[in-house]
Amino acid sequence: MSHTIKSLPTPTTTFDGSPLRVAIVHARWNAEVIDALVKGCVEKLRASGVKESNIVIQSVPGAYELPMACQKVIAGSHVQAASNVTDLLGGLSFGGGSRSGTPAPGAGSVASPVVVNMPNEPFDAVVAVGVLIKGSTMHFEYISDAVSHGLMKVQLDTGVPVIFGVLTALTDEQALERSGMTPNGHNHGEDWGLAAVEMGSHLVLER
Ligand code: DLZ
Repeated sequence: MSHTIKSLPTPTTTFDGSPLRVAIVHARWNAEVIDALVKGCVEKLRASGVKESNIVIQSVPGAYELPMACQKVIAGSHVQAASNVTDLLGGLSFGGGSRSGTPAPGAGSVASPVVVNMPNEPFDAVVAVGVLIKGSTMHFEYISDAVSHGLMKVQLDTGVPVIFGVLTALTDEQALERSGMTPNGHNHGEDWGLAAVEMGSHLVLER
């Protein structure tokens, strides 16, 4: 990748994620790239101090479903059993479980984030992760537009920050580069994790 001025500067303030509860809602389309982005996001959440038990992961079929799913997650509804997240994330071993800390059968290691049955505790931030790759029709434009407006509406309507973790790539290569899967690429999922902690911290201070 050639030099670019386009990046998120290293923050001057460090935000403490330890009191935060964060949901990641991800699409399953373009799973390889999604996998890398979700991993990058989780790594930064962990590094910022967000507790394993307070990271909740849910999945939906495609990016078009993200706004509705985020709205439901914020409202405390269960979106989808995340057994397939285990497959997506391989070594990270996410799985179904309860907030009590006892993973459900089939859940991943207890050291991993646990997918919960949505207790009534509020989320401080939600990260919506999707990967749209342009094809030969107008599909890409319509979905990109609908999803970006939908996610903005959800955060303004609910007051809960919804981080825009949707890649709108013109090519496969762009998607791979922006998920850190090329030698000089950068994993934008990491930035989204940091953005969730920063925005969530503001929300916690307001409560
Ligand atoms: C149908 C479709 C296509 C063609 N491409 C993508 C994509 O690149 N990324 C993505 O997340 N989803 C895609 N989808 C699925 C739609 O988002 C949605 O799941 C279906 O249209 C059903 O509403």
